[in-house]
Amino acid sequence: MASLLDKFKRGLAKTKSGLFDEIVNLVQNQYVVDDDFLERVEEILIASDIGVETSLAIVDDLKEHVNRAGFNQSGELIDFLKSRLAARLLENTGEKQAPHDFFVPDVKPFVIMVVGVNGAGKTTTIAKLAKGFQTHGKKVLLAAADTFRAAASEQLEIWAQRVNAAIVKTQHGGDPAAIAFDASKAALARDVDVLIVDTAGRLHTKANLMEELKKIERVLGKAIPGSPQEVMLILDASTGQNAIVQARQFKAAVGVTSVAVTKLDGTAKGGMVLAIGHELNLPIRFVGLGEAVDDLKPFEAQTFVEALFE
Ligand SMILES: Nc1nc2c(ncn2[C@@H]2O[C@H](COP(=O)(O)OP(=O)(O)OP(=O)(O)O)[C@@H](O)[C@H]2O)c(=O)[nH]1
Ligand SMILES: [Mg+2]
Repeated sequence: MASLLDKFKRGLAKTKSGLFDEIVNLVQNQYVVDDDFLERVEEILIASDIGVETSLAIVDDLKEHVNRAGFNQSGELIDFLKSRLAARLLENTGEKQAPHDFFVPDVKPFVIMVVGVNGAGKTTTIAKLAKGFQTHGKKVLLAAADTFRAAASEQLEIWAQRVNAAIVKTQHGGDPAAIAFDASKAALARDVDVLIVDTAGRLHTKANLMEELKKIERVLGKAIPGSPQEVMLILDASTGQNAIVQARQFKAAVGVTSVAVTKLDGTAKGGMVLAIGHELNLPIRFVGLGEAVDDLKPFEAQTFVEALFE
């Protein structure tokens, strides 16, 4: 079986060629670390969806290290950069799980409300999560609380059948909060370990969507006190810095507790993962490295950075 590092490497190939290879090239072509060199590194980082704020902070780290350690050979820079990026990611994403572990909840029923803009990968990620939890011996129930888009429940239902998970749904146009409530009651009655609630990504206005999500969150808490234990925000890596803007809006509306970053495999914008850590300070639980049900991997800061440079 391919290691997590191999999978990260394959998934991050485009990000790597877009950004980190440029840094490696720069290092190979310019041997001496001077102001010009650091400026060029800063430009490369900023152009790579890491975000201005995060890039500046990283270059400040570099400058400080150059002054303190007095090193002037660019070759030394890569190792320092790697270790700083990994340390920053670890610090900011508050990685909770032990390396290589699929996150397994300890409360029962554990309710995960999944939010994000349309097309971000919510429904697909829910199917992948369901499969992962089942593999760890957990009984999973899905709630189709996206009643806005006509085909949304059917889509979740197809996935539910594929991964063999139970689902609570209603017809198109039903009240999403009512489904969330019914699903919570069903989770208690059926001795379910993990309830995963799918939500809409698109409503007439963003304000409507946020109000609907708040209502679902409230209703879940009434049906099962303390729930949702997790509000997982799904961010599409290929939207780069826009994902950070969206994340702020979701964070302001509902109590987002974690992030899953999807579609890292198809984009050169994987640097945005560093901005999530630096600018949002939310744990990244999972990354999506492909469309198949087994392509959701636990996020590991060290492995992520490793894969970008190897
Ligand atoms: N390559 C790749 N594709 C992904 C990944 N995750 C999701 N997708 C694809 O992204 C598309 C949208 O995924 P959905 O799960 O339907 O997104 P959604 O957020 O539920 O969308 P709405 O229901 O419209 O709000 C699908 O074609 C998925 O196969 C990933 O990690 N990698
Ligand atoms: Mg969906």
